[in-house]
Amino acid sequence: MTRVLTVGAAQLGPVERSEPRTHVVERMLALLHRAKDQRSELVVFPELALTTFFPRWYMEDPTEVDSFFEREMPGPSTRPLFEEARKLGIGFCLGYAELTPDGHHYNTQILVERDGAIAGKYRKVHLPGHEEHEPWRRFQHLERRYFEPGPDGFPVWRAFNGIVGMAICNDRRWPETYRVLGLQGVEMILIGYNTPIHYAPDPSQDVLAAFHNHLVMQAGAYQNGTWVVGVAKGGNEEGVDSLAQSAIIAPSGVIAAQCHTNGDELAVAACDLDLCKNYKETLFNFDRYRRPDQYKLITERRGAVPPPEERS
Ligand code: CDT
Repeated sequence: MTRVLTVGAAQLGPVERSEPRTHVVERMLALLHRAKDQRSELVVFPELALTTFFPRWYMEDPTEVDSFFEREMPGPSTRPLFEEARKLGIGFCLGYAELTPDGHHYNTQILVERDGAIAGKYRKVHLPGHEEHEPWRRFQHLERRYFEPGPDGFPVWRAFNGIVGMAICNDRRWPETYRVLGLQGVEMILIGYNTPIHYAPDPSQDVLAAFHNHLVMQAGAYQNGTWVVGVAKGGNEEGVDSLAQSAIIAPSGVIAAQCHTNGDELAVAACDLDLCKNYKETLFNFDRYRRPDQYKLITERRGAVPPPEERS
């Protein structure tokens, strides 16, 4: 029996700060219906899909900050998404800001099965940006102020007839993310992202933003023999240009489907999960070829420590 999973990368265009969640959900429902028309079984939405990318704003009032967070999932504005997806028999992956009952703030993504049940929850591990207001920047990137790092690592779930993992935006730049998932046999990694094209600490990287986006996801797919689905909230959001180029990447590292606009758009691919074996059982047969005893620094050391300079 083949294990072909048809997946829709449901890219969103900009979400303005004033746009109500109910309206964003309407946009998502339109993408869900398009996905159904194209026989998708799983639809992937971006990171922090329900609101504008609020870490660009410096806020001191905790009530204002919390207004961007979801206290329940599904909640009043997201219930229609759960109900419609269940009716259509489509699963989905959704990124949102999570406020837990005991007051923790996470950048979270959930995997919802075709019956509407939440099959998995992932909380972002790698939080980029800064903690304090930095007025010299054209816009802020205050994820490290508003979120706590996810404490649960990178789990995988048996779902959609395969082994599914999740990661969020900046996680995709770190090879450790893919390898930890790869070591659990992952066959599809779902990644939502919001990536401003301008990188204030080193603007020379701006022109390479699109290249780096695909580079890291294609490498992660190939080196771990897994499908990767990367989905953007792109376009000009409140004056900040964000990368689009959502893509579905095969275990070969080749892009199977890609979005071509900066707006709401669906890219669909029929993903044969058995293709993962071509890589997992050959060149990247981990059990045969990996040398974990030689990689100890990866878990023992956080920052780079160059050797001492030789005295002349
Ligand atoms: N959302 C997110 O993680 N964005 C980062 C932006 C670069 S760091 C300021 C990313 O890695 O795409």
